[in-house]
Amino acid sequence: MLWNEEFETLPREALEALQLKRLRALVERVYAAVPYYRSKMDQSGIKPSDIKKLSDLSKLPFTTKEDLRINYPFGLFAVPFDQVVRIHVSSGTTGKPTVVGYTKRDIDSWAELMARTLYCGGAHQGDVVHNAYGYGLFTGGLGAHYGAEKIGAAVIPISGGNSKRQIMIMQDFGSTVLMCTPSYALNLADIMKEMEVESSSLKLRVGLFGAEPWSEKIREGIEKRLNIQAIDIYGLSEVMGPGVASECLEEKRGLHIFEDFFIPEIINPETGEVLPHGEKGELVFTTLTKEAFPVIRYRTKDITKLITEPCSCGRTFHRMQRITGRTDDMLIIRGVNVFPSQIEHVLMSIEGVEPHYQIVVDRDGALDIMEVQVEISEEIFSDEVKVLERLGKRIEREIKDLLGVSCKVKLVEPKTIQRSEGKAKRVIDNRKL
Ligand code: DLL
Repeated sequence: MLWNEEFETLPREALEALQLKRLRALVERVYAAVPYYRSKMDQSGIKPSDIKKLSDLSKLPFTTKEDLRINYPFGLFAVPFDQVVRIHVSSGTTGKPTVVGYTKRDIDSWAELMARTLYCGGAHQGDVVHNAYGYGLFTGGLGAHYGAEKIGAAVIPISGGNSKRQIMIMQDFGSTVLMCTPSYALNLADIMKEMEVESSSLKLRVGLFGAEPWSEKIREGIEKRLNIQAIDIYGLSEVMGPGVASECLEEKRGLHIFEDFFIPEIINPETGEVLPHGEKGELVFTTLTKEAFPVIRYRTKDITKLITEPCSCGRTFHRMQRITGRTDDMLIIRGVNVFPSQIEHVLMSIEGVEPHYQIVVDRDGALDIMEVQVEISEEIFSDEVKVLERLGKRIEREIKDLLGVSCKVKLVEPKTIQRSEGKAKRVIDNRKL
């Protein structure tokens, strides 16, 4: 089901014509309204009138988190402040947050995008949307909320936390759609087990999960334990919040990027060179319609590739593969590049290992030491020591085989790794670099 069939199925040619029209208007607008962008463009010797075709986008300078920091809090806003009706911040940053703003029209566009996202997951009027994304400065809660109202669903604005109550409410109110981070969905599944609530006693049908990286194996786990379909939704505050890209229920293979609102590019993170479709690199976005906080070529630091093959759902938007890591969460362990997602991949392919883990990195003299703490199931935990030792060694060996770097595996008791109510923290890096 498509929320906005006209735009979501635009033939590529018409879509690209629309993108170019919007891009040219954006560059004009930003050049006129934001001194910082203007001086960056002047420094690179480029004028708005130089943007004649879509590929001219690559002539424009990138925008980075550092640019946002320099302009803290409102320096990159492109409308007079009295046009701003909402402010959010980006999560995960230490020190001063990244601030983003929205006009009334931006809020409407965002609701449209989240309506499309909900439809991607098969949600509709009559559904009860259990929205456990955090409400507040984080974009997840309110972003999902407006979209759910727009499609005419009944929203339960429960936000994160207080998991037992969440389950009671899901049971009593008949929630059909769950929205939260994948790690919190797993957390809810654990609590359900503890409370002896069967998934069959809930009406949940689908979950829209995002805001943090997760894998196919985690998807399988969530789907099985909650007895639902789980789809991956992506976004970031600097570009909009959730509602930038979403998987469709038909294929669950790659996330459709809402390209009438955002132009994606994939670049080589080292050289900044634009890579051809299908190659893996850093995802970069230009917002086409945003008024209060437009961004030009914003470097997300997320790693993915674009999929251009048509999709059976009928949407003509290109897809991006699920995010496999970030340029900045790559750990360098004794010179070897390690992504937490690779470790997760090994762990999730082993029977008896729970989807709860943490990677702790330390330094002994000049040597990096990586410890992977892994929770194991009750059944395995109560096995003989020998069985546990064998399992630990097996995980160490498989990680070494895949990554070429040795680590120490520590098997821990069920429920000892801290559960998240929002984004999970997978890596603790104690090295003073
Ligand atoms: O996390 C927006 C969001 C809310 C997306 C709810 C989906 C659902 P930020 O707090 O600014 O915004 O964090 C953005 O989170 O650059 C990615 O690294 C990561 N991220 C978001 N969605 C996914 C996903 C929200 N589906 C940052 N898979 C992004 C992997 C994701 N990583």
